[in-house]
Amino acid sequence: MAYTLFYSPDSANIIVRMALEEIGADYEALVVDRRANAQRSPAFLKFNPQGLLPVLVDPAQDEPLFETAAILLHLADQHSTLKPLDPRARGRLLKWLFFLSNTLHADLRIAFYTERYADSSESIAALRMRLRARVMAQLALLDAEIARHDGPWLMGAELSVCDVYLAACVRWLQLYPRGDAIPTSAVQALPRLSALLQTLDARPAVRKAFAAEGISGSLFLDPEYPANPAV
Ligand SMILES: N[C@@H](CCC(=O)N[C@@H](CS)C(=O)NCC(=O)O)C(=O)O
Repeated sequence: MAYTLFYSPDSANIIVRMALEEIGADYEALVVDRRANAQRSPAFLKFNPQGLLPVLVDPAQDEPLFETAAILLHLADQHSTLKPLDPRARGRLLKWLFFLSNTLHADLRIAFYTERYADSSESIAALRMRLRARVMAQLALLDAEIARHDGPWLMGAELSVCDVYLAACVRWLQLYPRGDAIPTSAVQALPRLSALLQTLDARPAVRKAFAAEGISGSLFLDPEYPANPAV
């Protein structure tokens, strides 16, 4: 039975869509119009009471799934792919997946929605500056980890759910917050991370996932704003 993915172009659902396309899973995608705040509508809140995308409905599960990392782990386990084959690398997969979710993605959310966390323009600017330094340190850590296992992926030789998560975060941090995003040159200064992003960009399944959300061109380095930006 097919999965259902709730999405808005270039929102966190793109991470799940890349995984679904890489897996070759059968799914339908239902758009949630964030410009009309449809993610806060009573109909959508039944799927995720937080009012956040993505949501994946797996008809074999008793409830809809939310939280990007949980969805990714579920898919990797169900399909026995997008994770290292060696069971001894399970812990490594988990620690980096959780790092991406509750450190990098969580900091980016604060950077993108700073006005929810601070009031004055001074405190917003100060918070963004701190976050920028934190995010750059996190990217340096990820670059070193790719090198430690000699790449090309975060887990080493095997593409995993971590790579699609990481790539989407790096895409967004060059776009948002608008006018105050991290420059592409700062990402390009990290050679292993840049190489990973370029390799992922060339994968047909990844390009197909973005094309389905109306996005083409360079996906992860010096990306362009989507035609219907939602963030
Ligand atoms: N912790 C959540 C975060 C998801 C998230 O930040 N979703 C954003 C889109 S990229 C969203 O739905 N934002 C709408 C809002 O905050 O109102 C996850 O990992 O799935």
